[in-house]
Amino acid sequence: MNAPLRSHGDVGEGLPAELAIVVPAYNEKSNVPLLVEAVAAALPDVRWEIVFVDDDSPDGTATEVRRLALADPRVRVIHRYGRRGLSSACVEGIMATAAPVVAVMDADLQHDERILGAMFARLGQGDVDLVVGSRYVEGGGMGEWSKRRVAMSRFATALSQRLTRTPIGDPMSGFFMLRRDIFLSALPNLSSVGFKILLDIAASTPEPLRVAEVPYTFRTRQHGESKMDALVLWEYLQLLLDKMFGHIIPPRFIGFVMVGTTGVIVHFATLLLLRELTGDNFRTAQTIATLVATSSNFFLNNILTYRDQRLKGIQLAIGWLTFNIVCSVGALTNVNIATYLFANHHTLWVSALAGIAVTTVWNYAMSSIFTWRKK
Ligand SMILES: Nc1nc2c(ncn2[C@@H]2O[C@H](COP(=O)(O)OP(=O)(O)O)[C@@H](O)[C@H]2O)c(=O)[nH]1
Ligand SMILES: [Mg+2]
Repeated sequence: MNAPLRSHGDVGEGLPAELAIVVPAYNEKSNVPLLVEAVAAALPDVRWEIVFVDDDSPDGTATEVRRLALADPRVRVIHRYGRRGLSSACVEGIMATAAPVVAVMDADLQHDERILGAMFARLGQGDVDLVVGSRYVEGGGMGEWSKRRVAMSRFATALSQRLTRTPIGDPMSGFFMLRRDIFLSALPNLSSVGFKILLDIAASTPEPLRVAEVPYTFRTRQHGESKMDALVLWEYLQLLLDKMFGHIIPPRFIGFVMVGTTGVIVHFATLLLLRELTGDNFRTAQTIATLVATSSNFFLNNILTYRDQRLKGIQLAIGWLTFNIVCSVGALTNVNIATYLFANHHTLWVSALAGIAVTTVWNYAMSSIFTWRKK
């Protein structure tokens, strides 16, 4: 059963928007109408629009947004298909509006929409580029977060402050407002990986941002569930590395190499274990260890590096096969290059490392074409 539609007054006069609120949403069907209503109540004197960016949520979030949009033109939807990602959702939402000022906030009502007006007014004073809804400054609070989560968040905050050159009290916040021209200046350098879009923006503008913070208390989620899991740590690491080296190396390649490193450990662990179990047959042990390490790399890459286009079911089996083929060719190349270099009077280390480097690039490039090809 659908909740009854509410009218938010004479909406024709509410546009064009001077403020766009971009809301990434995944499985937030029950929160969507509540949020629209709350925003409408919070911003009686501002011409706003709200842009939901949905990644084809199974619960029908997009359908719910459309239902509301038919009654209120200030409600809009961007419905993405075959992709996931919080940061990229925010980016595309911001790109899809003409409003000179944009805010980003979660769909789950954890961000207090009642400070939107204060944030908008603060930005309007003209002396800052960015206003952050902050959980840390005096008067702000963490709501009912677990101790572990608070500690993790503080650690990540300390790390990221070094990157952004701007002392933002809460750079991990997903609740902020800025002028669109500031966002556009960050665009060429954005990573758009992971879930920390504010950090990404603040680390990507040509000039350090002038920041103000408006405190609020983080609310507890009432409907739906959190999408954040242990993998966000991985994504965060990828974002940090990309911000440091990304102008030289693509972020996915960094993830691929990190997984590859674990593969070496898996390989040796398997090899040693098999030697314990089966005695001296090195050839067999090495073959099995290679298979195990390659498979472990495949599954880790599928979960981590290619999280946004994860293979499932029959695709997973095909992916495993192509990955093994790609890696076999890579291993042959490795041996050939290393042998060639070694024969031409390079040291053992140089020869071996060159072989490994070429193979890594080969495996990365080929698996991105054959194993995790874009739909
Ligand atoms: N479009 C889109 N939105 C997402 C995705 N992952 C999370 N979100 C939304 O991003 C916001 C923050 O996510 P949430 O799970 O509440 O994170 P938490 O508050 O850190 O637990 C919510 O509005 C989610 O619906 C995604 O992959 N795509
Ligand atoms: Mg949340």
